Amino acid sequence: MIRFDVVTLFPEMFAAVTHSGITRKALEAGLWRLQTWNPRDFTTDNYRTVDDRPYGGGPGMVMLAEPLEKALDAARSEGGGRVIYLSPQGRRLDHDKVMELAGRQALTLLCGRYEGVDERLVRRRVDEELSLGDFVLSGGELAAMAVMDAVVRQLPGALGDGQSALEESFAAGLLDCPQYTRPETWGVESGGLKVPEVLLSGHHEQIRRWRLQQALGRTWLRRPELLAARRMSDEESKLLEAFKQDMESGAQK
Ligand code: 9D3
Repeated sequence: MIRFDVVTLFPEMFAAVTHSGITRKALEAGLWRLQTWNPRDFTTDNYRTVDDRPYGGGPGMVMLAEPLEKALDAARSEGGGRVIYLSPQGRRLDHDKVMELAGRQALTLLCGRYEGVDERLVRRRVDEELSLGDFVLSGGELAAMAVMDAVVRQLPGALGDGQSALEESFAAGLLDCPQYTRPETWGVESGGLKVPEVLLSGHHEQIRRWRLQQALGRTWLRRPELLAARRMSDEESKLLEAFKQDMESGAQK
């Protein structure tokens, strides 16, 4: 059972992970738990103020250190773990980091809003800063949910056996191969798009090789830096060379 404590001005957003899908099932199975802490509940003034204008001037507002520290103290007093601040200044989250986090007993996720939180609170109370990447979100909540979703699906028992085997392909550093389901021909009115013949053949070894080749080819086309970071077997090198040949002769898109 991993415990997440989330410090957030928008606790209602977290229904997205508690009320739907794999994360909901895993919650019901007792694999994880969530407690939210609203800094507004730790204010003492009549207006329940959680932000103020930035020293030095400039646009927007900055979250006050005091209500955040009280919320973090409350989380810690009930067993909250290592404090992770989701912020655009953090190191980018990746699979290795997700696996590391999935090994912890408790994580406290601090979500910023507005222009961010007072840096003195970060210095005093944050253990680690994580980002989802170089694009702008409106706050840390969606990033915190992405962390929770990615971590929870790694917990033993969160996925069916079939799915956990599938997951290994990304862990192995390749993009997924294309997927098809019924019907065999789709869109008859516009020419009829067929499922690749090999997938209907029942030749399991040929299917495995085709899927591996597609995964290699797509990774080479779309994310070449993933291939560069990865050893290739003899079989994989040959399959990728054949993919490139097929592309030149116009057999692929
Ligand atoms: C870096 C942009 N800032 C320059 C003026 C403004 C700003 C944008 C977005 C300040 C805070 C935010 C809120 N973003 C997050 O809290 C956040 C985030 C993100 O925006 N992108 C990717 N990952 C993350 S994790 C938390």
